[in-house]
Amino acid sequence: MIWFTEHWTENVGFSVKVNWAKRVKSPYQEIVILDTVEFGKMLVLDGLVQTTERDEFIYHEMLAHPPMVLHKNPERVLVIGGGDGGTVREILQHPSVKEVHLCEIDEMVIQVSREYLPSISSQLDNPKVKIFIQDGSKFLEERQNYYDVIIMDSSDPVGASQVLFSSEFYTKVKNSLREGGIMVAQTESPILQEEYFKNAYREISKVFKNVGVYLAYIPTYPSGMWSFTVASNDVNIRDTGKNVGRVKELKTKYFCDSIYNCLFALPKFVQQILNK
Ligand code: SPD
Repeated sequence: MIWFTEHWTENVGFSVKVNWAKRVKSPYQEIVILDTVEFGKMLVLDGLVQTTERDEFIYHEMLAHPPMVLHKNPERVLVIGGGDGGTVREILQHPSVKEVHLCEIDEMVIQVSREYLPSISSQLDNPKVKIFIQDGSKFLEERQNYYDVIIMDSSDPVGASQVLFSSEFYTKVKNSLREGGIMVAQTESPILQEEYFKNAYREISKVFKNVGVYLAYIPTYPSGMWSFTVASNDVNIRDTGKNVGRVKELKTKYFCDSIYNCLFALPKFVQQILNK
């Protein structure tokens, strides 16, 4: 039996017992699938846990459903990153959706997820889904004023992903949204990655008028406390009373109407980080 440790900081690690590991190298990163004893199969990119069979529902539901429900009628949706397919699977639960574009730079993440994570990648062949193997930034430049919802399902802001956390990038996201459009991004841990979290909020706030942060509890992500930042220029995202009936139609295990009703309730220390 072997152990895998993700180094959450220089001083903190998260370890899981592993039955076996499969490792491949893509042109972009090292992709590892671990068969863990406690969390089922785990996808790890360059040493950082992306998703596990056991707790992926929390991240994917909380990333996809709040912006989808806040939008009055989401038809065209874009996911940037998210090659494992979990976010796409959740988006397709919304009956108004006509097309989902998945823009993933690393084709091998999709291949590995199809092979080892079938419950997560299950909807990638849905006829509403079109996959683009491309850099997200260039992709957005080619599609102005098109999407209702854009979801940033990126890996952590290190290396190539760093650009996805800048106001230049969020400006491209804004330009690709049509009227009434909403974007959401995963924005790291307020506890262990306070600087990244604060910075992402600041950069998004430079570009969008209405910005809100919400949290979810994801055991395999650094500290367990994870943040998402949702934004729009012309939708009052704070009005979670609207469309709440649609939440009940979803098949979910974490997201529910009581979470949606108080989506932006934040612990005091998180509010203080954002107001600094
Ligand atoms: N440190 C974990 C951050 C992972 C964010 N992206 C996960 C992709 C899962 N679809």
